[in-house]
Parts: sequence; C-alpha cells; structure tokens
Amino acid sequence: MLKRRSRAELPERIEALHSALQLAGDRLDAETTVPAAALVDKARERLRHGTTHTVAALLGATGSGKSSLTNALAGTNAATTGVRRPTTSSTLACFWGHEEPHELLDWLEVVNRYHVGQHHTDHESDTDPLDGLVLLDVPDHDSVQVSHRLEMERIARHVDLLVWVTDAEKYGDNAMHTYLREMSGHGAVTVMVLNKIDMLTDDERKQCIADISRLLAADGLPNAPVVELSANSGEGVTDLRAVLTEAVERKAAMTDRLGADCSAVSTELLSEVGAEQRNVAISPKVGQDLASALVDASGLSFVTDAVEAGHRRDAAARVGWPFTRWARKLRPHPLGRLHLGPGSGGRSSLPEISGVQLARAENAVRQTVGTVTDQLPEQWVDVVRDAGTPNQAALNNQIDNAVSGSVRRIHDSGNPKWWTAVNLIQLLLAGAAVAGAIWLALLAFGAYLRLPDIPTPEFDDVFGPVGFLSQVPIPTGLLIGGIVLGLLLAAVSMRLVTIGSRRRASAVRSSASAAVQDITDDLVIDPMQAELDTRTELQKLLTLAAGSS
Ligand SMILES: Nc1nc2c(ncn2[C@@H]2O[C@H](COP(=O)(O)OP(=O)(O)O)[C@@H](O)[C@H]2O)c(=O)[nH]1
Ligand SMILES: [Mg+2]
Repeated sequence: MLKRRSRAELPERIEALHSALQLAGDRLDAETTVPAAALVDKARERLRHGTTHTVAALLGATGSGKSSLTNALAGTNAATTGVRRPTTSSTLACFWGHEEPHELLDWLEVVNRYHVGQHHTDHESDTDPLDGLVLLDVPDHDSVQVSHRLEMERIARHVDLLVWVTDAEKYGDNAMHTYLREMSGHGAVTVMVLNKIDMLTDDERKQCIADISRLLAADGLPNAPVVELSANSGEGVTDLRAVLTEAVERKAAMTDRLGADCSAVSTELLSEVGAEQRNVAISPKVGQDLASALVDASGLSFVTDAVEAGHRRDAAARVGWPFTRWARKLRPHPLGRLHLGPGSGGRSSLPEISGVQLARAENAVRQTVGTVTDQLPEQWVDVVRDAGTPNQAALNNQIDNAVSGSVRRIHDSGNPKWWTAVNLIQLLLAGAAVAGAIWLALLAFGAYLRLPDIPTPEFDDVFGPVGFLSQVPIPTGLLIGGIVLGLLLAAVSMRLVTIGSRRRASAVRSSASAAVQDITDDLVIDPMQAELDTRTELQKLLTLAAGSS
C-alpha cells in the first residue's frame, strides 16, 4: 500500500531536478527556475531519509515508559523495560510493513531491529495502517552516559516525529524542556505523551494536561498534541496509534504532493528545453562549410595569387634571362603589397577584404548558426546563437593571422636549390654572349679602320671537328649560343617555376584552410556543440525529474 513506484524514486527525481537547475544556470527562464529551486529546497528538507517510511522516535527521561510504550504499540516485549534493569543503551527499531528498511536503518545506525507483524501467523496484518512506520526506542536523554545522550540527539535530528514520553512526576523536567525548545524549529512534528495515567485520578490528569499544554506553549510548541495513556493498561494507546497513523498518511500525502510538484515544474522546464531530441551532434559538414565560406571571405585567393606571382617573380630574378631581369624589378613585389612579403614580420593587412567580405563572413556565421538552431525551441535558439556568435573582429583577426602565418611558413621554407645552379649557368651564358659581342665589335671596329684581317678562330680550330658548328667563328658562336641557350634555359626554368608556384599557392591554401577550420571549430562550432550537449543532458535530467507518469 505504501509501495507506489513513483514514491521510491522521488528523492532521485528531486536530485535530478537539482542537477538540472545547476546545469541550466541562467539559460532557462527565472520565472520557472526560481520556483523549481524552492521546490528542491523544500523537498530536500522534507524527505529527510527517503519517502517510503515515517520515522517516529520515543524520547524521554529514564523510567518514563518509552520501552513499555514501544512494547504496547508493537504488541511485543522486544524492548527491555524496568528501571532496575540496565536501561535501554542502544536504540531499538520496530518497523511495520512487509520489508525491513535496511538502508534507512543502516543510515540511522540502528542495529536492534524488530519486525512488527512478522510473528503473527494470520495475514490480516497485511493492511495495518501503520505500515511504513519505524518506531525508535531511543536511549534516555537524561542518561548518565554521554554516549546515550549523543545517540538520542543524533537520532532526533533525523526523524519525522518526536514523541516525548513523560509522566506526572517528570513532565516539568528542565532537560526535556530545553530539548523541546531547541528542537521546535527542526521541522519534525512533536507529540507529547503523558504516560502512567492508570496511577492518576481524573482531576490529576486534567491538571497535568493543562500544565503540559502551558509548558509546551512556553517552549514554542503551542500546537503540539498531548496524548494521555497508560502503556501498562493499554488505555489511550489507540489515541497515540491514531496520531502515528495520521503521520504516516501525512507523509504519504506530502510525498505525493512533492512528486506532483516535481513533475509539474520539470515538465514546464522541459518544455523550455524542448522534449524532442534534435541536432544532438553538429554534422562535420556544417563546420567544413563555414570554414570554407570564411576562407573565401578572408580573401585567401588574393593571397594565394600573390604567393604564386611572388614566387614567379622571385624565380625570374634567379633563373630568368639575365638581360631582362632588371625590368621585373620595376614593379612592386606582389606579396609586398599585402604586407606579407619578405621581411614584413607583422600581421598582414589585406586591404582588399573589408566591407563586402566582412559582411560575407558575418553572414556565413549567421547561416551556420541558423542551420544548427533550426527547429530548436525558441529559448534554446538564443542560447546556442550566443554561443556560436563570436566577436567578429576577434574571429577575423585570428583568420588573418592564420593566413599570414601560412604564407610566412611557406616563405620561410626558402627557394628551391636548383635556382642557384641555373643562375650560375645563366650568368655563364650571359658572360659568353657578352664576350662574343665584344669580340665581334672589336673585329668590326678593325674592319672599319681598314686594319689587316685578324684571323678569327673557328670551333674546329680549337675543339677539332665538332659537326655543324665546325665552320662557325667562335665569337659568333659565343654571342648567338649564349643568347639562344640563355633564352631556352630561362623558358624551361620558368615552366618548372610555374608548376612550383602553383604547388606553393595550394600549400598555403590548404594550410590556411586547416587553420581556419580549427579557428571555426574553437570559436563557433564547439561552443554551440557544448550548448547542445548541455541541452541533451538537461533533457535527460528533466525527463527523469518529471517522472515516467
Ligand atoms: N503504572 C505504570 N507503570 C508504568 C507504565 N509504563 C511504564 N511503567 C513502568 O515504569 C518503569 C519504567 O518503564 P520503561 O518502559 O523501562 O521506561 P523507559 O526507561 O522510559 O524505557 C517500569 O517499571 C514500567 O513497568 C504505566 O503506564 N503505568
Ligand atoms: Mg527503556
């Protein structure tokens, strides 16, 4: 009867709600989270030790009749009674119901346990209204042994119901009233029992009850019920049973209520988070698309064009035809214009990308956020959008650095070694052509002055028979050969340079793209994914807190 499923889970559900609130922070509407937090506080306070049992402790001075009353209620003599016997030195727990509440009793550190009804052979005890009650016969609060007092105080802090047992002689006891005053604020219900009424006249009873009520009011417990009974004769014990039954029912009702409140508030929070599982993981494609859009917007193609052109220009200065090299130097270096050229260590500034491209970058981010937040509940759209919208200036700055870093890395890798060799050959060929030209000029000048012919050696004069070159005069051969071979070598070299420059440009492009991809992940994708993960976690927690219902 006290075994409704949802109730066993309530503490767990309350803790799930608590975790959800902590995780949500200010992501959810305060109009919902504030009452939810209040519910958590209230439930934690009330659900002192689970929800399936109501714990009542019998407290009082030595000889007031706690053990006798325990026996009377439990229908047993499990509790040792009698002032002359060693008084109860450790707590005895009597529990009503089908199963022993192991965890609860372990937690309360109660070793002596008595299962009420277990020894009955008939099964009518199946519906005992006290099912779910744990009654504790606690060591005397006035015990000479400090350990007994500490035990009593420890137990008293953790129970639902404090049943103070006293009699006509002891009800004014100072120690008891001190405890009553201290414990009045602890949230547990206090019940006063006047025991041993079999020894009192009607008038004496009335007098005692009146005195006790007055003292309770002075202790700050004006509403505490006072039950008169005799543990020995059994008179009035049913009244106490009724009080205990009510406590059991009240706890069940309170648990139901807390459970319902927990469901309601969790369901409301869940509606803000969105119950349906969508966009759990951002597809890698989304990040790649954003990165390539940002790469486009960053003006990387200007840079790679410049890298290509710059490489060709640098090459021309080393492997190009020496006689036309000077002409290229008249134009500015392509990378120099982008402040990426040799020697510019600072950050790049790409003047071409402002205005339009900046807007394109912002737009790319906005589109990505849109893709990710599509179909998210309204509340979460803002959260994810905020997470995925970085400071645009910071983003652009990082991308800019990534691009210039890639260029610099390629630049630092230096020029190909073969350029040096080709340069040397080019200079030799140019030297030969110049030598041939001077030689021919001298011959022409001699002829102009009508000087006798100076014999001009031919190739076979020097080298022996050398095929079609045999009859070519050496100065002519040097001039024409130097020019033709130089131009030929320059043409072949520049073909190779063109291939190399494309390779460099594409190396810059891929290294910059990879760097931009990392930046995009860091500043846009990962923060959004973190929020989506938070949402998934909240869905789990709130679904648990809402209960299966
Ligand atoms: N006359 C009378 N004596 C009682 C009653 N209840 C307990 N006693 C006696 O009071 C003494 C102490 O009882 P006990 O249950 O051991 O008290 P405890 O120290 O509070 O556990 C015992 O001798 C009991 O027989 C009662 O209702 N009437
Ligand atoms: Mg006792």
